[in-house]
Amino acid sequence: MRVLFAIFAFWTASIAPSMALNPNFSAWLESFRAEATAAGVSAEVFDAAFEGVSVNERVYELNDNQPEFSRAIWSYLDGAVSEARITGGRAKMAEQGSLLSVIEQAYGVDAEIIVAIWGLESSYGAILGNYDAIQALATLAFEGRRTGFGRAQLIGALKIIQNGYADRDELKGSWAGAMGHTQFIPTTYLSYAVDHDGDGKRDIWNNLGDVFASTANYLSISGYRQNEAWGAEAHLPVGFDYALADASIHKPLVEWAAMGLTQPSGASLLQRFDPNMRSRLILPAGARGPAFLVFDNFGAILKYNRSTAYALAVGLLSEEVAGRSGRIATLWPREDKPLALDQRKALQQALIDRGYNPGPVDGIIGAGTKRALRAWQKAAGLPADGYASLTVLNALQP
Ligand SMILES: [Ca+2]
Repeated sequence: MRVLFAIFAFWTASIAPSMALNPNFSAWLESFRAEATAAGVSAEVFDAAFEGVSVNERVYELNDNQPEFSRAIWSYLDGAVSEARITGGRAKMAEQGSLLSVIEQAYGVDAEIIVAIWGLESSYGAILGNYDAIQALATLAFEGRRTGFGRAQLIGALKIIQNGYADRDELKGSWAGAMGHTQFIPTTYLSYAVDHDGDGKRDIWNNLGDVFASTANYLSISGYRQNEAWGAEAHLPVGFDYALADASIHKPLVEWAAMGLTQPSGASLLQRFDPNMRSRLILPAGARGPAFLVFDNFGAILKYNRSTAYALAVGLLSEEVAGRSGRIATLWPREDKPLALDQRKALQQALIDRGYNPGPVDGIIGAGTKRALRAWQKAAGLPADGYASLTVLNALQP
């Protein structure tokens, strides 16, 4: 029976992938319907929204290969802060200057940061994403490692429809359900989107005033402060303890300067920034790559997308868009190959086998994995930078 069913399922999937009905998905949809209606979504809105919706396998592939998490940071930044994106951003700053300056003043968010996010999220509106948000989110909610995210965003999307903010068919976006010029996920839309032009709609798909104001509002509520920098590249002194590059270690800038950190040119950081600026140190490619001191505005950008590579791209692109230099002085270790998902999992498992606690074996190199890695590096007499490289994986595996 089981074999026959599997053959049948394979046959239907290969004949007409988009029409294949997954019985597990139907059962899941039934239980999710109860969850959504309990959360206040009407049965009518739910049933109309899900008419003809099936799983989109492509979403799973993309979910496992998010460029800001799976590519080497230098390769991600090459694309994110490309000449074309810099030129495009400068043109948009000029073209939308008056609208941007009204919004900058209203929300206290620097125009170049809004433009940099716009550039990264949709190439200044050129690529809004054409995935059906309900289908994409239902796919994530059904199975995989982001079911909780998918369910919450799906209920958010249904509420957008139910409240009349957008029609069912207008909910288009990325494979992960992020929508409009600056790619808001549904719950972000519900909490932070703004109707700037006062036409009664919070139109993040077509109205640039609504787009910029919504983005600025989100950043402002996330703690962004105008005229404070996002961060800067720093030069580390010889013999520096790399373990200080830890997400939990914040110090006033003056303390980092006292430890010997400078601008890449050797000039004092205090010439450029307020000595009291709360800062933490990041080494996105470990001890062999560039170091950055990042401030609270960097944290606000991370609320937009929890990827260091992304926040760094926003910061560097914003400098260029504003006519300053976003060039990094220190070279990236470009010969390093980034670890694939199974290698990242193997690294986490190897740490567990050696008695360290990196958290779940999920292939995501987060704060827990970095901390465990640093503890092992320290014990092994290696630079404790917490950077997951092939060299480290080979050293960890017996
Ligand atoms: Ca509007």
